[in-house]
Amino acid sequence: MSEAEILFEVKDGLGLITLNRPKVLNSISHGMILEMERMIPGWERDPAVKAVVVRGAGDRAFCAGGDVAGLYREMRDNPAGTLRRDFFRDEYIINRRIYRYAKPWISLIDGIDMGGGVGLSVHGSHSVATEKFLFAMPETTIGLFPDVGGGYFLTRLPGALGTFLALTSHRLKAADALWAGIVQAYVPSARLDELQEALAASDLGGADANRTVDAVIARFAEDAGAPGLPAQMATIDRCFSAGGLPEIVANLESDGGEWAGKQLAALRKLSPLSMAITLEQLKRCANRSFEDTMTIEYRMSQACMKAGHDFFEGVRAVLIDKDQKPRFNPPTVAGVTDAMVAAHFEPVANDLTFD
Ligand code: QUE
Repeated sequence: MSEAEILFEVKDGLGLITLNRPKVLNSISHGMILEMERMIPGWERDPAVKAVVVRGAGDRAFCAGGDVAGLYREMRDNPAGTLRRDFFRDEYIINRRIYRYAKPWISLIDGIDMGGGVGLSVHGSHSVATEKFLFAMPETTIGLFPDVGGGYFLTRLPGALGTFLALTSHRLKAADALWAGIVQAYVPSARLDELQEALAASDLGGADANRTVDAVIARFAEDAGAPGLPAQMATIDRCFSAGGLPEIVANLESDGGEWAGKQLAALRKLSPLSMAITLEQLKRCANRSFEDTMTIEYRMSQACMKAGHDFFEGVRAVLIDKDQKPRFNPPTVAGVTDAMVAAHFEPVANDLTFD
């Protein structure tokens, strides 16, 4: 029998979740999502579980994202398949459970945390990053959009930072993620086991559980070094606060600096349609509830799963053929029409709603 893709254990008051697909950077399969749905609600009620701790197996990743290669294969081999319908729905239901979880949800992030991995960590009460931490919402690279509640947390970051991260797929290390509030502490990788033991040994019963977790983590927290973002925020705000993608590109061009030039080069490799729908997503999700955000994102996900969408071409180029040369359609920002964008926000037959 093959090893379980996700491990669950209750030990010393902690519910431990290990994402266990290290060969694919612990990317989340539909099976893992369904297993979480089977376990997490029970743990919320179980007095033996005082807090949940999530980690990734292996030494490279917490979680690289959703298993988009699996989605690609299904769409290629079985056009009538249901994975594309159920995967996003069940994933977003878990994201919302984590956001509303009644107990501390603590992610110990010792490596790559991108896309769907961020959806398992950022909505919890505590995220801890190590020297190996690497964050991104990289979906515009593969013709998707920053989902799993990206519309919620990205719109709550300082200034235009969320828009910048969402459009460019830009990566952050621990010091910048800490500055942005994406994680709450920096702890060296070598001390994570000890931190977990200290959490298990602490009194997490009662209403102050989150404060207790804060205090335990603080005992292990170290200086992550100086963040680079503060020096870039003026430019980020000036260039990425514009209402439209052509304006953002024009702002970067007229900036003329080295940093702006790098961002322009990055944007040119990404899906123009993805960037346009992402900008609209952030506009529509700003100041909305978590649940409203997930309803919007579910509609978007289903539009991205239609045949011929940039999603297939992006996954093909990045994860299947690995030529890194996607031929997106339309190929330029100027080619994206309002109607193309609007089609991603129409209600779907099985809209995702919460009661
Ligand atoms: C954008 C993404 C993902 C990505 C690359 C992107 C993503 C994802 C993976 C990934 C990486 C390694 C694996 C794997 C998947 O890459 O969501 O199975 O082994 O899961 O540019 O959104």
